Amino acid sequence: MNPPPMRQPQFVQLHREDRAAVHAELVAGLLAPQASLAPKYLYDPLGSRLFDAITALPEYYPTRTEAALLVAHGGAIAARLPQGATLVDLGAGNCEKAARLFNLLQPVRYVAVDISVDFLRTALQCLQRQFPALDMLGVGLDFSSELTLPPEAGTGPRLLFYPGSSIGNFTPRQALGFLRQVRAATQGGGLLIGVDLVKPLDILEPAYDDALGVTAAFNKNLLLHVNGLLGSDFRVQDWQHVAFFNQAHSRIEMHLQALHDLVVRWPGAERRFKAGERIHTENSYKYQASDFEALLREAGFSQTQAWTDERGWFAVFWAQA
Ligand code: AVJ
Repeated sequence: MNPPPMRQPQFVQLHREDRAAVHAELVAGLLAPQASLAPKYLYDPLGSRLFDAITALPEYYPTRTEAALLVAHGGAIAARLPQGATLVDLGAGNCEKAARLFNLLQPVRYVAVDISVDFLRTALQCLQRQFPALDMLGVGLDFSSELTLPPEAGTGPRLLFYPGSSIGNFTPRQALGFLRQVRAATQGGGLLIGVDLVKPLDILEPAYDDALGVTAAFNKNLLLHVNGLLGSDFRVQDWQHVAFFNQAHSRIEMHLQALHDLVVRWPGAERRFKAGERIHTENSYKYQASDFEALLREAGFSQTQAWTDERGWFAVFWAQA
């Protein structure tokens, strides 16, 4: 008997990073009175590896708490979710998290979405060998600006998977807009999403300012990435990593703070920074479970269910379209 033929993953690139747009966005952020750089620029090849290292830090609880929740409540989650749906993985990266759900959810198709299909090629080809019969599609799309899946993603109900509390990078208002687009994209399915919760400061802050300094390196590496994109002359040693919980906004903020007066130059312009002046690089919103549930309802989801760990640090929500 011959083994079943192995399928090949398909790939579609829907979005191209346009150099002029990237340049304009970076310059606008650097020249604003309160300078800022978007968190998506944290993830160049080195930044992605540093983020992987963060997920292994003792202080960084979200990744392992979420993974433990998905294992502990796997049976209950599977019972609540549609079987045989198309599993759509938002921000798939190495596809590891979603692959752990395949046996549980038995999807008919796996759609991995990330900003660039190039990140998805090796991961999907490797996964296809482990799951030869599963229909796989890689989509290159900046879903944070617009979430429209290609026709190749099929007409049946979709189970969108958005783990890791990446939703925390959006303001609650932006998150609402994003969740409405997610709901429309589910085609009657639903959303499985990981959300980080409000907790004591002495747990929250070290998660973003760890003793080894990995998060500091991750934040400062943004400057090296920007130098490559813009031709700027940021020097890592001129900047300090700052991370704190902003109670009023219920968010961790990350900044880079100038250690002394300095000038950053790039082709066409420059920006002066006074000692202590900051560049805002990331927000990571923390929710009360009840507030996030209300947000899902406001986005139009009909039913929700949450699973949380016994410390109440993290929640996995199922939201039925
Ligand atoms: C990938 C956005 C979920 O906010 O916890 C980790 C990014 N920044 N440490 C988070 C991050 C600093 C992470 N997210």
